Amino acid sequence: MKYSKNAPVVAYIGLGSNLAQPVAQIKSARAVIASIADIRELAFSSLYHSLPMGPQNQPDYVNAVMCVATDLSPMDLLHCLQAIENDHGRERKGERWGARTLDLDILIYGDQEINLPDLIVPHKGLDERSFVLYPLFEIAPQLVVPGKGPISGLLAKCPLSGLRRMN
Ligand code: A4P
Ligand code: MG
Repeated sequence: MKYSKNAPVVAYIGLGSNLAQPVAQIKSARAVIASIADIRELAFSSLYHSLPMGPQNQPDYVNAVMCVATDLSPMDLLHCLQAIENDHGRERKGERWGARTLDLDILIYGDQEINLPDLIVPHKGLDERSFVLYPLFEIAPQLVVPGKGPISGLLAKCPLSGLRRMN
């Protein structure tokens, strides 16, 4: 008997950086993610310049969203993204929402709602963050965010808060 592999899942990854040449960090992370055997890039948003959410004594951010098809489980994808953060010099100093060379968050994983101690999907706060919603809408205007509804409705309630498209 032939066993067919499950179809790949479409997932959205949020990328953010505000240290050590953020644009280069984001571009490098994109290339590394796309090079992983079990991940295929489907779309990548423009880069966005955003004001820091959280402590204000830190540089502005560059943010983007990537759409991928993946055969990795949600936890394997998380571990893979954390390894890429570490390779990009990410230091975890324990300060909530502090400056970072690279932050990779799983925003959406198929139609799943996940509530594990180490993984919450859709990403918490997704619907309040202009630097997530606007790039997401750019590449997936018809998206329905599991448990939260159509992205167009979420966007309508989310002010830009200084967000600017860079390219
Ligand atoms: N975790 C749970 N769910 C997820 C998920 N869906 N994706 C856990 C990724 N990680 C998830 O993350 C802390 C823990 O969250 C991880 O161990 C993982 O198991 P972290 O990256 O180590 O720490 P963090 O990012 O500082 O924490 P947090 O609360 O997740 O911060 P956020 O939400 O990532 O926000 N301002 C602008 N303008 N742009 C930004 O990108 N980013 C942040 C960080 C603050 N301000 C920002 C931006
Ligand atoms: Mg994070």
